[in-house]
Amino acid sequence: MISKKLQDAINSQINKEFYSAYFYLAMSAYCKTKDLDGFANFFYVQYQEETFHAMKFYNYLLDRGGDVVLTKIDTPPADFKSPLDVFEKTLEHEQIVTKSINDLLDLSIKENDHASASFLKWYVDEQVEEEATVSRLVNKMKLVGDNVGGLFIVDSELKARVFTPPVA
Ligand code: OFO
Repeated sequence: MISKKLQDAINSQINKEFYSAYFYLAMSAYCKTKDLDGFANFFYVQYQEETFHAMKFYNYLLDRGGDVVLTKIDTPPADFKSPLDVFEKTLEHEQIVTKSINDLLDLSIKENDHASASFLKWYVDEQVEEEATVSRLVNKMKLVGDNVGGLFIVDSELKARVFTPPVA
């Protein structure tokens, strides 16, 4: 059975993952209002991924005999300055989430909870991938600058992204 301390920390992480989902859904809506359908698709897929992350924690907590406690989700920002701004804010956000996952892993090690430490490694790897993807997009958007043609090329690339539930 999972410790109360770790249970509370995972419940807090479930809230953070659902907030991330909300955050990216707001970005998807913003991009849609700018007729950037590829960007909107990218963030919609991101929303689906974050919901998956939250539910993976949810199921894990139940499997370990813990109690799931769902709490209020904060309102995400609704307006952004530019497509570059959404990616910069995404990167900042993911860096915060990475720290939160690392803190959870530290706690599971401190509590000698090997099952949780093993489970959390999936998220550690996932954060590396998320930060790398978004960093590349930030750089790409900086290269594009004010070039509208470049913006539409990136938009068209982002249209291809689809949500594939991880096997883990
Ligand atoms: Fe759940 O990884 Fe992003 O926030």
